[in-house]
Amino acid sequence: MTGEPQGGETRCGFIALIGAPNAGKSTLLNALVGAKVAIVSPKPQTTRMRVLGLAIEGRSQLIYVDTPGIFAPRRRLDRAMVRAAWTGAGDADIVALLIDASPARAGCDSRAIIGKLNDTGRPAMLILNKIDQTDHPRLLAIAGDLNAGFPFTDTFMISAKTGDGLQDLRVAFAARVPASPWLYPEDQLSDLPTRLLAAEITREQLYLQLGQELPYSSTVEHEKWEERDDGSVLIHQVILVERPGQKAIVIGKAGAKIKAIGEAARKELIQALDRPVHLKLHVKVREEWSEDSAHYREIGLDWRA
Ligand SMILES: Nc1nc2c(ncn2[C@@H]2O[C@H](COP(=O)(O)OP(=O)(O)OP(=O)(O)O)[C@@H](O)[C@H]2O)c(=O)[nH]1
Ligand SMILES: [Mg+2]
Repeated sequence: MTGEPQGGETRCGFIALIGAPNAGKSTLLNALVGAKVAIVSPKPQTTRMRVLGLAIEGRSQLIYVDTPGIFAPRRRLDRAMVRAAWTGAGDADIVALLIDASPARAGCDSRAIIGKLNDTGRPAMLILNKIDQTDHPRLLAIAGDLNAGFPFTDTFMISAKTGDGLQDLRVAFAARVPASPWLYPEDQLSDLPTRLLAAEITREQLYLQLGQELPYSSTVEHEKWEERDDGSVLIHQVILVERPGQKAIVIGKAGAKIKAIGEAARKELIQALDRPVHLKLHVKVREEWSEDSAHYREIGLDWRA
């Protein structure tokens, strides 16, 4: 049972949020869903896989698709991430291009994306994000510039962080997804299995607590889930890095860094799972983890991209 309303037409569809790294796609997904289903950090290329976030608006079930940022890929992992983003767009009923409109960025890294959107011939909406950090004349200039390069169906101006403009966006999505039965149970928020969500929450801490390069050379894998008699859960995860020097940094002086990462992740996990959580982290050097096809399979990426 999906719990959809009786008597009258229902709607349901996929809305892909695409854009350059750091545009705020995952922040927007969480805001639209009203819960944390995707991880967020100030560093670009945080999201590595497609994540669905679900919300109901009136008689419409909105299935938002968070995607990795689109950039010029160098490594296999980059290529797989960018492929996942375009696949997300290709499978969706609505494509929404999110642009970081803050002065630091001003949408300059989205030209290649717009070029490719033109090639696909798919309609798309334009969403200018981070309006809390910019002024109106600047927003109008960016909107004019981008609309000259692609026939966007509409332009929305929002702040995923403050929530400004989100209700108009929800209403527009709800009206435009196709007539369809609901595809997911009404109370489901995401398609991410709990073990993957838990690994993502720890990976978010790697982005937040480690220096510039290390997050990109590391990942988190789920190992074991132990139910305890007192109702708590013990989660075992491994942080994979590529070199012994990186392992030393993740562990930190007298284990201080890994302790801080574990404590912050555990707090988030308690919130996300709504139950007591123990988290056991260890760090392993696996030089070739980013070439390992099993890792790609686990998070739904195409190793051959
Ligand atoms: N000021 C402001 N910051 C925002 C807004 N939306 C997102 N951010 C910040 O922008 C940064 C990137 O946000 P993410 O949601 O991780 O961006 P993303 O597009 O998912 O990035 P990737 O996963 O790397 O592609 C974070 O520091 C967010 O807090 C906004 O509306 N205003
Ligand atoms: Mg993201």
